[in-house]
Amino acid sequence: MSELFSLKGKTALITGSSRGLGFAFAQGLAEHGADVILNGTRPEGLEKAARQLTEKGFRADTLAFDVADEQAVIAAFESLDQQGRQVDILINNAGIQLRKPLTELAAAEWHRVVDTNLTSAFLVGREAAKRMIARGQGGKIINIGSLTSECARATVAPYTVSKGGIKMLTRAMTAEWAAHKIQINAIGPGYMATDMNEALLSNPQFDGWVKSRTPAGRWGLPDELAGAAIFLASKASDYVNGQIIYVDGGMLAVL
Ligand code: GCO
Repeated sequence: MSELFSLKGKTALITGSSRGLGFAFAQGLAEHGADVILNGTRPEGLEKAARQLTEKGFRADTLAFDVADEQAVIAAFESLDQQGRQVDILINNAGIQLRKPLTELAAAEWHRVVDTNLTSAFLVGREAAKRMIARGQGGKIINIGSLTSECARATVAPYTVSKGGIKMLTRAMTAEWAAHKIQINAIGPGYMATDMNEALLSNPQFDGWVKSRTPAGRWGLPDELAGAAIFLASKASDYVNGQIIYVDGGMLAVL
């Protein structure tokens, strides 16, 4: 394995990683040498996910907390401090979807999506960055965007707004933290075959639209995001700042 992409000796916290894209990120980073800390809100699901990794010989710990709850985020980082653990790599992956026309959307629903997908990245990013800055050794923060960081789609307004916000939060963090040797970048996944997209995958019309609209002609697989994450988590990206890399089978490149 080339040193340039090695994550040996690094600890990575991946939010929302008991399944789906988050789990794929955790596995990809672990395979490249990182110790991983899995996060979610349901301890049972987290333990099960961690076992899948420890059985393969990786170090995987769990840290259950709600990424949208400021006090819970602060307490989680304090518990890491007490264990003497530092986060070198953070992937702000936790996210939810809620599909409803804007005219039927309640303010509480709007806030729930924006808090979970966007405010969480600010809160967890803030706690991680404070410590990275204090240590003076830099770090890596990877925020998870979406095709909706660029383009809207009917019925997913709060998701679209939160993911557009992720792109700008990535730049705002870069403006303040890049001088501290912290590289903050984002990954924008295309249409991926995950549980969150089950309703879309099982809709023949939507499935057909994704396949015809994507130059690669198919949905993406969660594992196919690992390469971009490893790059953005490693030394290989030490002068890459504030970017969003789309891993989307070419969807954003064409009409
Ligand atoms: C949707 C999907 C989104 C997409 C994503 C692609 O409802 O549009 O659930 O999560 O998968 O926007 O980047």
